[in-house]
Amino acid sequence: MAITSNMRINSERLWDSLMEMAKIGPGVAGGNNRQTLTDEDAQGRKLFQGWCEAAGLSMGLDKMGTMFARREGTDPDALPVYVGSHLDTQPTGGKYDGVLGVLGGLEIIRQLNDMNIKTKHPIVVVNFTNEEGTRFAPAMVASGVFAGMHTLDWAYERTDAQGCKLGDELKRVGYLGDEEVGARKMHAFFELHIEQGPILENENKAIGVVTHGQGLKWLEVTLIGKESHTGSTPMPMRVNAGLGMARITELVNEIALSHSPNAVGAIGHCDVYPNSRNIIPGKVVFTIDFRHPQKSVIDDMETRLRAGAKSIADAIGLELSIEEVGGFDPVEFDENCVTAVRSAAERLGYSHRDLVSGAGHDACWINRVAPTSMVMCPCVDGLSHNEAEDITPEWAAAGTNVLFHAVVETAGIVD
Ligand code: HGY
Ligand code: MN
Ligand code: MN
Repeated sequence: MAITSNMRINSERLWDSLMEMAKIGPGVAGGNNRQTLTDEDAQGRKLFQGWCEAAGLSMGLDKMGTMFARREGTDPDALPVYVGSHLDTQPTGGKYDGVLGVLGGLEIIRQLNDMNIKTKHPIVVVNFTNEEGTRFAPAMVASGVFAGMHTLDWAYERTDAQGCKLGDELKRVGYLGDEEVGARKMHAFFELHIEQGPILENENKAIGVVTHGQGLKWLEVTLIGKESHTGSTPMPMRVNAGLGMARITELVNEIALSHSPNAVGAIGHCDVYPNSRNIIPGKVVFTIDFRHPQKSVIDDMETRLRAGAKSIADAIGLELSIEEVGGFDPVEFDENCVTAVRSAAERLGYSHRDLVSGAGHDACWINRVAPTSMVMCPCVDGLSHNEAEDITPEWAAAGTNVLFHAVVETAGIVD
């Protein structure tokens, strides 16, 4: 039996599940604050697990807390097709970033059950721990351990702003599993995600066929100056760490613009010490986020940043240290998996275009250990990592239908 264009998911059920999940860890402006390994994340995981068990799936949990929900295939020895993303959110996140990919995977299972369709390969829905990298840097840490990019011990030592360690929090919320991370072998991995950019909406395309993911580099900068009175310290005597951060912020912007149109650069996190209105900052710690589709350009941006930051620090008399706290090279997704996504969009009659992912995703790491590709749907005004993040039920359904066809075609329908 071949998959046909009239085979589609239940879009109302998908939308209801998205809205139900959105009630957990509500933000203050209509989005979500369900940061990784918080009590809210644990509640979201519990809801997801209950749904999976109700759909007849068997649950697995690895030592990074990544959740696996398995639907058996007719060939138990065949490697499973994995599908999923992440349920953790930014502190002022939206309802769909990551969540659409996990619940879209679950909807595929529910629809296969409804249609009583069997597949040769098992299908496993995945919720990766700590994709966002906000509470615990870096981003995509669990999929990074799964792909062998980080060790488990290093990941357990990641510490949040309150001094909590990732490994301890896994225990505290009850999601420290016993499976070895990365022991599971995959036939393929597919991730559905909102675009988090404006291209699909601007071009009125329903589907992004993701061929590549741009590379990323996170550099944490520490500047040490001298705390002193903002009123009585003469300007020439100041060693102002805040001034250094301001000048380096401008430098980051200049470097990114020098590689227009594809390079991006910004500083999203900064801590100022002692952060008092009438004390000149003696210390600042901030993180630079550089991204580009080519590794050589990312390397050039880092080189120029390091040189420029040193000149800025020397001119003010600041101590400077720069540490890489996250990064991955640009990604080229698997050709067969990309073709499965593209032919699914064509079969279903959806407008589509090839796309390079601007954001990082778990798929970017999993692509190193299994054939992988992504499906993207538009989001309103390209906005994400903002509580106003929004999509339409039609976009969610189109993305999940394409995911459905790509996953089931790869898993092989058995008559
Ligand atoms: O940073 C990223 O690109 C992802 O949203 N964690
Ligand atoms: Mn995401
Ligand atoms: Mn995100």
